[in-house]
Amino acid sequence: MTANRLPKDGEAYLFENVVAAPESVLARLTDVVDWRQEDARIMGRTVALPRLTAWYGDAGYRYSGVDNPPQPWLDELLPLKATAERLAGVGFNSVLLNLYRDGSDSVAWHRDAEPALGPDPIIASLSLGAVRRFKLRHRRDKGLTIDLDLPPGSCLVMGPGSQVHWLHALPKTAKPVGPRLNLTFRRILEPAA
Ligand SMILES: O=C(O)CCC(=O)C(=O)O
Repeated sequence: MTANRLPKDGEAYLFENVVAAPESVLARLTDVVDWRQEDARIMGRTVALPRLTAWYGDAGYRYSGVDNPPQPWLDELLPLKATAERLAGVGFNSVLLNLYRDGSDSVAWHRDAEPALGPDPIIASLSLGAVRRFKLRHRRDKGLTIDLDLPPGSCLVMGPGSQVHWLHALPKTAKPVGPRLNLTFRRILEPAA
């Protein structure tokens, strides 16, 4: 068993080398996924998300004003879903994919706290491609941050408390980095569509 990376108020476990042949999975998913450039409504303004995204699963999902109607699972996603479920110990019915094309793509501080996910969701986040720094910050104790470099073929399971008491982000980097593909498996309790 791997150690809990959060010092208080939650659980996060990093499992390494859990995806076989991560380079070929990356190449295949980059090809077959229906990548979209979405705009988000943030504080009344429309901004292009600094990454490409896609949504698959049994249930639709809405976040930051972006509507994600359900798209049927691709065959390529099913073994990854099974791995995420085994490590997290829960069943998932949807996945949000993020493609960070280079170091200028990112995701801002947020938590996965949409009502459809329930009060204390468990999220399993698989990484492929370039290593990028993932940051967690305690919501009240703002000086408390955790940095995790997520290697290809790894799965970060964000467990109980992680979306209640912590924010997470993937900042831009000035280092020359190749593409990174991330899959966050989720369990939607109240489908949006
Ligand atoms: O790319 C990552 O590791 C994080 C993605 C993320 O935070 C999200 O999809 O909510």
